[in-house]
Amino acid sequence: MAKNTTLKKFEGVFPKLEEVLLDHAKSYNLPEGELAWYKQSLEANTIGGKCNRGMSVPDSVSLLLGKELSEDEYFKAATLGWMTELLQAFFLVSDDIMDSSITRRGNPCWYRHEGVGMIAINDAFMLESAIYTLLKKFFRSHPAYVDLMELFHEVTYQTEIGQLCDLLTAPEDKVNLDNFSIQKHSFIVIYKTAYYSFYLPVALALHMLNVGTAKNLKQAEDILIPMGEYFQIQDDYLDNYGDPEFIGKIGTDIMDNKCSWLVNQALSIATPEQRKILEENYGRKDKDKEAVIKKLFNDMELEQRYREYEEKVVGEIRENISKVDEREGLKKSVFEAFLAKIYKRSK
Ligand code: GPP
Ligand code: MG
Ligand code: MG
Ligand code: MG
Repeated sequence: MAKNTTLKKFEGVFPKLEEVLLDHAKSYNLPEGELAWYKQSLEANTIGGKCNRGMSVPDSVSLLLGKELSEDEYFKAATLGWMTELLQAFFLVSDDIMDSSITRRGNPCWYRHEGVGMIAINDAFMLESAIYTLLKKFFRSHPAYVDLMELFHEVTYQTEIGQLCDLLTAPEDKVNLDNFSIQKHSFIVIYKTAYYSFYLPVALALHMLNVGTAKNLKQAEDILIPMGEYFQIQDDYLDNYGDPEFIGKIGTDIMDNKCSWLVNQALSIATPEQRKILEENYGRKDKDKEAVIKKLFNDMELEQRYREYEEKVVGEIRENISKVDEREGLKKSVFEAFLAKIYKRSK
């Protein structure tokens, strides 16, 4: 039976891709200092994460084929996986600026590195460009080249409209809790997270094997979007309840006035007094007010509420998976593997 890839094996592919990207930049006569900068940005922003998204491409390809991958198959699948990691790097570098975040993966956010600042915006664009450089280099003659390219473009757009909604529902210093709703939250998380984190890796695997049929893609979407929604709700939960040392980032959602799962839950059960506390303390760049909200969330037992939500949603996802039609080459195990990686995660 096919074994899961390991982070070590997956990371082993990166140097080869980095070389391709640097050679590509050299072919434009990019001066040495700038080349070194690009190399540093690539390494600082692309490596060092959990690589769950990236590794799920080779894992999915292996499950779809029902065998261990040959060296060439692994390299191709891992290259697509690294392209999802580059997309993620592009998003995270940008998102940390927009969210005024402090740390990422246990280090200062890229824009907060010495001498980087707003150059990080251009670095983010270059991380995005790297996707298409690799796609052209390795998949130019693949029958699904155009599908793969359109998929990256569409998923990028979907993430951007999710991010837009995330940002516009969270204006700085203009707190209006009426802007929040569970429906709004659902739109935000499906678009800003679920498409690129869940649907993309499996759609890439299907296209790589030329089984990206309309039916398979639709079935994948119907299961992976709710799974991605659950994943981002975990992220919202961990923003407040996770251990910063362990998750590698310091939560900013309360001070950033985010339409997060927690505040929506709080609003749905708040007494008039509790709503007043929310109105006066949520979304302020003030540590003491943040502490008031954290205490309120504890008093409202949101942690317990989250556990109940988790059990319920995972039951529904499992039920969906059991109904997958495998006749066009899709496999239930692809989704089971994905779910197993995130169920009850604390990081
Ligand atoms: C996660 O939101 C969403 C993204 C990283 C997508 C960003 C999209 C762009 C178009 C830039 P988050 O802010 O909750 O993530 P984190 O908690 O990791 O900062
Ligand atoms: Mg963020
Ligand atoms: Mg954000
Ligand atoms: Mg978050």
